[in-house]
Amino acid sequence: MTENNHGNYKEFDHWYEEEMKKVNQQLDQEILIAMIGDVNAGKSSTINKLIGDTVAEVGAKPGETKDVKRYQYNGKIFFVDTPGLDDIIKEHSGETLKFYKQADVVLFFLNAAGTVLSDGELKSLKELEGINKNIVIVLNKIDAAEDIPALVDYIKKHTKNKHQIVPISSKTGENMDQLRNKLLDLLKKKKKDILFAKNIKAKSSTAKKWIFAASGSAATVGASPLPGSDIIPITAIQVGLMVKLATLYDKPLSKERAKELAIATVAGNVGKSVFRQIVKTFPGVGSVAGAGVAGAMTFSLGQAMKYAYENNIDLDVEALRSIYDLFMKRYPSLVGKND
Ligand SMILES: Nc1nc2c(ncn2[C@@H]2O[C@H](COP(=O)(O)OP(=O)(O)OP(=O)(O)O)[C@@H](O)[C@H]2O)c(=O)[nH]1
Ligand SMILES: [Mg+2]
Repeated sequence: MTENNHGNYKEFDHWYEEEMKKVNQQLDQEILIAMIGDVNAGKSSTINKLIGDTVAEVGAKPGETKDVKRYQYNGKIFFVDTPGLDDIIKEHSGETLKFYKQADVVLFFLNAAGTVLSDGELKSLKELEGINKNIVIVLNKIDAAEDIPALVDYIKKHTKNKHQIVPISSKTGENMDQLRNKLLDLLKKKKKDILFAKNIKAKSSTAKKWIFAASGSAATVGASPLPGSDIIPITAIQVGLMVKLATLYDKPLSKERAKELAIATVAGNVGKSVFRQIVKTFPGVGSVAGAGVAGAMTFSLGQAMKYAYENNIDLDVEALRSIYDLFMKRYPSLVGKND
């Protein structure tokens, strides 16, 4: 590492500490997700797929109607579900309505294989709109229905296009990543996305989302050639990504280790074309690949961390280099062409 580079890393401690602070502020909170949907709409199947684990029902609290089911996962995430809000409002069950008011997100389930948007469903949705703004319409069982785009259009039209609609199948798993990502976006506004991601079993799609986001940001700030003054913001983005991934997979990441990994990636001897070629070994990353070295570097670092964490590899600089080599070997014909 040169004097100049060393100077650029003076702020590293500050970035790391800021990121850790952000993460720790999330971790002692709780998340409440409320669901509404007909019996059999697939609410339970969907939370299980979303989390990647079986989420069991727990006993009702005193004061709740018998129609409300409660689930608790990992001590931090709470779900409640009910077939509709009608009975609850009729029963004047303030205790239960409170869940729907306080929920961080409400998932409104429709069964694509049933009557989509019955009068009762529309009535429940209207009532819900008056008490919570974070509503996502989940159109489940798309594996058992035809012409999903037409169904989505129909729902849009009859709900005045007010809500996000995510068509899924909790049976086949189709679009579950999309639903998880939507949930993360809504929870991010409440500063609870890292908390949610850390506490669920399904990690991979979240890691991918974060890696893509960070790579995109790095590509934007790093549009000019490296190295130079733009090492600073790119490294800041990478620190943020590293801390989040370590939190997601519940792995320790000391400041010193994070710094070593960032330096090895940005200022190390890995050829720039290596990063570009690593990107090519992952399908579906066209925009990052086109965006240049900064994006490709961030992408490679993120993917290497993800790989190490998912395979229980202790990630030091040497392991990082081996993983970069491994990624390169996936497409041997690409190696060495432009380096
Ligand atoms: N074809 C298909 N079947 C599904 C899907 N999701 C759930 N099911 C089935 O639908 C039935 C109901 O699923 P649940 O997840 O128990 O539905 P629920 O909304 O929790 O039902 P209640 O708790 O009774 O209100 C089960 O037999 C599931 O296997 C799906 O995406 N496609
Ligand atoms: Mg259920």
